[in-house]
Amino acid sequence: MIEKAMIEEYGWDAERAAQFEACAGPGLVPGRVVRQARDLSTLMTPLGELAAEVSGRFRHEASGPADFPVIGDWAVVEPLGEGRGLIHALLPRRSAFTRKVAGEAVEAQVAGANVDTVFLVSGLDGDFKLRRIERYLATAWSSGAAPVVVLNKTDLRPDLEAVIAQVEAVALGVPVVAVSALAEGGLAGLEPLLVPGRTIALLGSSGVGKSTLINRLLGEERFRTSSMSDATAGRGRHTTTTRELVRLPGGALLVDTPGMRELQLWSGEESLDRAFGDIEALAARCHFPDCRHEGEPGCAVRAAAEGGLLDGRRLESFLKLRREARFMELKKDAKARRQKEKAAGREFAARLKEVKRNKPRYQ
Ligand SMILES: Nc1nc2c(ncn2[C@@H]2O[C@H](COP(=O)(O)OP(=O)(O)O)[C@@H](O)[C@H]2O)c(=O)[nH]1
Ligand SMILES: [Mg+2]
Ligand SMILES: [Zn+2]
Repeated sequence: MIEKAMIEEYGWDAERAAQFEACAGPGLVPGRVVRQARDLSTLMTPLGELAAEVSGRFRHEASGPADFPVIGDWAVVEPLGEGRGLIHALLPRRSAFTRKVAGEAVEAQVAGANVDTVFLVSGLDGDFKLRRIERYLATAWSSGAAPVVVLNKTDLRPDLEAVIAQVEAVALGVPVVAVSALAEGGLAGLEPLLVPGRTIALLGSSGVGKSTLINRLLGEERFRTSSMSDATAGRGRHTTTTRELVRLPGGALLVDTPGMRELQLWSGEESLDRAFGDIEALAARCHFPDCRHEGEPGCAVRAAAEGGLLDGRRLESFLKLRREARFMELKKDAKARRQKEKAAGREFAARLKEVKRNKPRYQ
């Protein structure tokens, strides 16, 4: 009998137990990835923490980077003794926070799996940008996790109410919570969201205060923050390379992710509908049912922007993200085509070999 208490605190439930029973053999245990550095994952299992890599077969059968374990994944693990294990399979992900890998490659990168809520953290200091919040929201909606906008560093912002109103205008139907992690202000606003067993990922650029916020909620200085590392290492801003999932005293599970330099959309256009519901609603009144709001006559969206009902910068931001999403779709299609052609080529070569081997020999 497996000791379940340990993993129940990490979000284990009946549905996952059924999925595990369906694919696990004798001697295998379930585990959740709570720490991740390169190829090595640390999993919380009924036997305690196990450090594990994927099996050779897992690696062989994976169709791309998105198939490999990430923070928050549930896995089928073979304990190898001495705190080590081997990952044989992953349980189906309920949500996956996916972005495009940095650079040119058309490859998805899963930044976290089985996340219920995403805290999109922005700092209210010099680098604050509404347009970035719009981009984050579009990505968050497509992940399957529910977004919450967290505005940090309220202590640096005298015009707080005006900023919150601006953010609420772009974060339609999404909770906006303003806090100061440093001065411990407004943290009570986050409490209703910190439900036991719920997995929450903090996302935001480096320096917005994600680690500081998690430390406050944990009640201990668990994660290094940039000022601390500046002081101790005598260099510039440090970058976290390890991802970690921690359990708060109240039972909520928090994922600290390294700062994201680049957050490119991976999903298609449809993910924009939720982030830009106001534009979708206006579009219903455009003259052409398939209006692109790019200068067509009778465009209700343009009219709203010109009449001041819709912020022109918000419309621009929507059109830009839509172009980006379409471009991504095209690149994905092209890649899929190339892969299909390659597979077809391989199949043909295999068949040819087969035919040659079976060719009747006439003497
Ligand atoms: N003034 C102010 N500074 C903060 C606040 N929260 C974090 N910081 C500072 O912002 C810097 C970056 O914080 P850190 O938690 O490392 O950011 P991360 O990169 O998002 O994890 C550090 O110097 C923190 O002390 C806040 O609420 N107010
Ligand atoms: Mg950090
Ligand atoms: Zn239109």
